[in-house]
Amino acid sequence: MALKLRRLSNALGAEICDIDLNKPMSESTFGEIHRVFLDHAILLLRGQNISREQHIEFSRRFGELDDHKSLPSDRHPDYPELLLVTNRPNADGTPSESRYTGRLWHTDLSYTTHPALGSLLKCYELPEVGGDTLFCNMTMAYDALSGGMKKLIADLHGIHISGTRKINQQDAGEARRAEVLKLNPPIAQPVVRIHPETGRKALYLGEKVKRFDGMTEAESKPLIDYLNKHATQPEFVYRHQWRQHDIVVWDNRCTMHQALGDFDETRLRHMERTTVMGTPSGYVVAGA
Ligand SMILES: O=C(O)CCC(=O)C(=O)O
Repeated sequence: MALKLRRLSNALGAEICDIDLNKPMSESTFGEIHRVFLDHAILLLRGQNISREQHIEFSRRFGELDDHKSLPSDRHPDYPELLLVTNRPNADGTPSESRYTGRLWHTDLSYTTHPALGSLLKCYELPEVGGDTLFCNMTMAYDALSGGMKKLIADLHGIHISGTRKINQQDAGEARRAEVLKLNPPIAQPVVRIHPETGRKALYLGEKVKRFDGMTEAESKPLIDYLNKHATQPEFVYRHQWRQHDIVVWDNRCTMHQALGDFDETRLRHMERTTVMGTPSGYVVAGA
C-alpha cells in the first residue's frame, strides 16, 4: 500500500494522511512509515484518538522505549513510558514542573549517553491559539556549511547540560532543575553526528550546550551561537500548529525542536510523549 503523504515544509516533515492507529497495522505498512520517517525526519499523524496503551504500543515499533528515569518528576504516574509536557497544575494546586519543557532549541536526552532516537508527542489539550512547536533540519544545516567550517567543527564535542532553561524561566521549578542535573551529569556529544540509519552527517548542538570540551565558555560561545543561529534560520524550519489528537514523531538524530510558549498560560496545554532510545553516544565530562 502506498501511503498518502503531504509535505509539511520545504525543509522537513510529512503528514501521513491515511493512517488510523486504532486499526491493526501490518509490518509492511509500518516499514513504509519508517521509510517516510527516515526521509522526512518529522511525521505528522492527525486525528489519532487513541489510548495511552496504543500510543505506547505504536511507539515501540520504532524501538525500545525510555522509561524517563532521567526526568522522574515529569513521568506519567501510571505509565513510565509517557513523559508529561503540561501546564495542568498538580493535584495539590502547585504549578506543573513540566510547564516550561522544551522552551529552547534542543534534541531529546542529548544530556545522557543514550540520546533519543525519536519522540512521539501526542496533543491532548491545547489553547485556542498558539502553543506551536518549531523543528529544524540539522542535516540540511550541516550540508549548507562551508568546507572550512565543516573541517573546523569535525572533531569538536559540545557539553550538554541537563535542566538548562532560558533566563526568564530560571525561577520556576528550581528543585526539578537541581534534581535533573544531579541525575544527569554534563555529557559531551560530537557536534557532528553520523545518522546510524541514513549514514548522513548532521549538526548536533542546541541551547543546552554552553561550551566545547577542552575550551572555555568565552571561547566557545561565538561558534555555538553561530551554529545554532545558522541551523534555526527559517529555511531549515517547520512550524507545527497543533490540533487535538495530533501525534508528531521526530527523529532526534537529525533535528532540533523548541516549544514556543506563544499562548495564554492560563489556558490548558497538555501533551504526552514517548521517547525511543537511541544508540550510545557521548561521554561524561568530569567537573564541567
Ligand atoms: O511541547 C512541545 O511542543 C515540545 C515538547 C518538547 O520539547 C519535548 O518533549 O522535548
